[in-house]
Amino acid sequence: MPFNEPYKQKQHKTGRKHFAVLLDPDNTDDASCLHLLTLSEANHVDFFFVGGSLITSDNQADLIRFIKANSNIPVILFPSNSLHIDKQADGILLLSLISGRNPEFLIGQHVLSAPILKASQLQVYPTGYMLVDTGRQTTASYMSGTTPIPYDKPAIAACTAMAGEQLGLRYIYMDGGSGALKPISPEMIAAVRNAVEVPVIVGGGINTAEKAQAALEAGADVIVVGNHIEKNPGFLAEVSTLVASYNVALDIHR
Ligand code: 1GP
Repeated sequence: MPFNEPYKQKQHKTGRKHFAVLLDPDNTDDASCLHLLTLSEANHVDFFFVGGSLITSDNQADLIRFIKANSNIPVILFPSNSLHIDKQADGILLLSLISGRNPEFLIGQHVLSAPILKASQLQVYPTGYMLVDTGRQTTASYMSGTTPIPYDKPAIAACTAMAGEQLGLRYIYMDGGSGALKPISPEMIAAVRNAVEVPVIVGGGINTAEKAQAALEAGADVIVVGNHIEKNPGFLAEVSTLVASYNVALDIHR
């Protein structure tokens, strides 16, 4: 499992697929969250990612407390800055925004976070975070003051991911932005998958089973779905079934 085993070189290219549900603290209430948690448990969701590029409420701590009280699925922070560290979680994606050139999100926030993380029990997942232009400016791109990777430039994405891996980052997260008009292209996912050995996480705009399947087939190790599950919780079971079918096929061929 990419999120509970130490990284091993060359282990992941044919590894199991995983499914992460993104929970946005701004868009959850207890009743709908409880419904999602129940569905997630029943459908073997691997992780909850909690966070977002801009959190306008003060709900994150309550949300994590609520998840921990009602589910055993690991909670991984998906922070936009050092203010979003919460020791109640199980782990944190320590995101280095390698698609951008803003030092604040390449190292600045990390320096602020370092002593807090060091003193915590949080599992730290060093992650090369790559924003991809999917057709309109996203909150993440605006808030970080960075230019995303052009949609039709898989070579830029591949070289960026390679550089991240060579710098020691242990995961690559390709993100088209929450509610993206279209997901990241399979060509770009495949280019990144072929360029690195570390697990590749893909999210943004996955709102049909076909789009989820395309990302998995192109080589995504973890797919992240947020927006569409908030609107249509039944989508959770669809994605989960797809991910499970990949893992069954993998087991059969072993
Ligand atoms: C966004 O990758 C996540 O950061 C998930 O995107 O909300 O569009 O599923 P969606």
